Amino acid sequence: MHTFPEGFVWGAATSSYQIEGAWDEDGKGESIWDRFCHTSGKVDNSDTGDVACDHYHRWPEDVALMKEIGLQAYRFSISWPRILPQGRGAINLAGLDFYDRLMDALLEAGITPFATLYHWDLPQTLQDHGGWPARPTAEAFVEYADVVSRRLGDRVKHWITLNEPFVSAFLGYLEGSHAPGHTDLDEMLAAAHHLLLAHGWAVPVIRRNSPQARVGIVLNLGPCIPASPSVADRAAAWREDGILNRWYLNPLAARGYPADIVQHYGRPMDFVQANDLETIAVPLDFVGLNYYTRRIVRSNEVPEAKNLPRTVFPNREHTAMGWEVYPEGLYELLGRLHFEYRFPAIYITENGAAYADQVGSDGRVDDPQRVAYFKAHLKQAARAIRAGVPLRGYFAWSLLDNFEWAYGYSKRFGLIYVDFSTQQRILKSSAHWYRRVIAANAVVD
Ligand code: IFM
Repeated sequence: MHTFPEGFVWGAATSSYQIEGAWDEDGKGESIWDRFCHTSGKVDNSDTGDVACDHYHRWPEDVALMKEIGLQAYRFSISWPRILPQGRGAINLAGLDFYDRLMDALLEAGITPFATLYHWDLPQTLQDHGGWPARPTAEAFVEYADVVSRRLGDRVKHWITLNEPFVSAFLGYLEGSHAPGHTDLDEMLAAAHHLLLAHGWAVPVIRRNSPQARVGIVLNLGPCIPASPSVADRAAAWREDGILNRWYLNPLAARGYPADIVQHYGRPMDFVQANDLETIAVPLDFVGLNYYTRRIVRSNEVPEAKNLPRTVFPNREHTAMGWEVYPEGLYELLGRLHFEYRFPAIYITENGAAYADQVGSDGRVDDPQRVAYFKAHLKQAARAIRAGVPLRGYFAWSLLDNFEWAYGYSKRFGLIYVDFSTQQRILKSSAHWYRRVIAANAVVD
């Protein structure tokens, strides 16, 4: 039995583009994900978030389902183009009204809202003016943060500026697998910097508008493990750690960009202006960790490793994303965030697994692998708390099966199964199991 401290927060998470649908309703502007999905060849099966889980219309039912699971908190994101269709300037009141109603319903149901301001759906107009590689996008974000926190700040007391800036910058501007689909190293570096700058500028604005609010940022982190003990593989793993983890952790923790990775990229970094690094290092109330798996890293040049084993790891289970199930990585990262980076509080803002769930002949969806995944990770979370990590809560990814970005609807992460042709929702066995965990504030072996 792994018992959690009193007051530990149990929740589930979603994001606007992945569940809302209503992509052009009630005055909403186009986002980069609308544009990306409407461009052929970008997303598997040509899926789009046009309808997604139709949460924009079905939110009362979804809040009722959250209540049925016993969720104490709900992490969701706000769609920037629903609020400011052109990115800045004219406000779409209907968009604000939507979140306003949702907040009231959550609070009425006894569920604490955790609002994320940016989970990748940038207004297309801002992309047309340069997107995240352009500094004015960071200024526009502050305007947006101001508008939203002024309207919701009396009820939302937990704010997250950005979700996974690594993914926005790296997949969106270097790898090209996410919107806006660019492949340019300089754009990626400038985008990453302006995302962090936008975060740093927005934090005091949110605090001003939302007294007693706790403000943080969410990072996707992963342990980067060398595939062999060779010097080359170890160096490659440390470099990967710099690209994925330290590039974001270090500036947020007032350590600036990691020098080894600045050298590795070998680019001018002339977008960094005076005081930017101080802005980015604004003290946070918490950091959110999104954890799924680790990375095993091999160097391309390993002559000295000829006689060393090339893989030191046994075969392990993988999820439908092809991601290795490695619960110990959660313990390692939680320890690192606390003992190495000294963040004052930590939430696990996402953790979960995709599996090929199916509705059985009895109408039930049985997902024992997901239960095992959650269980193993929660045990590591409890272990980290025992070791002294100030872990305050856990959000399962995801509340609902939803639009999994470039994979479309082919990957199911939900506690709740969604039939995308009828929009019928079915609580999976993992949701029933999670309800028992929440009620007991403990995971039973
Ligand atoms: O679905 C995503 C989410 O939007 C961000 N974190 C990872 C999840 C699974 O890929």
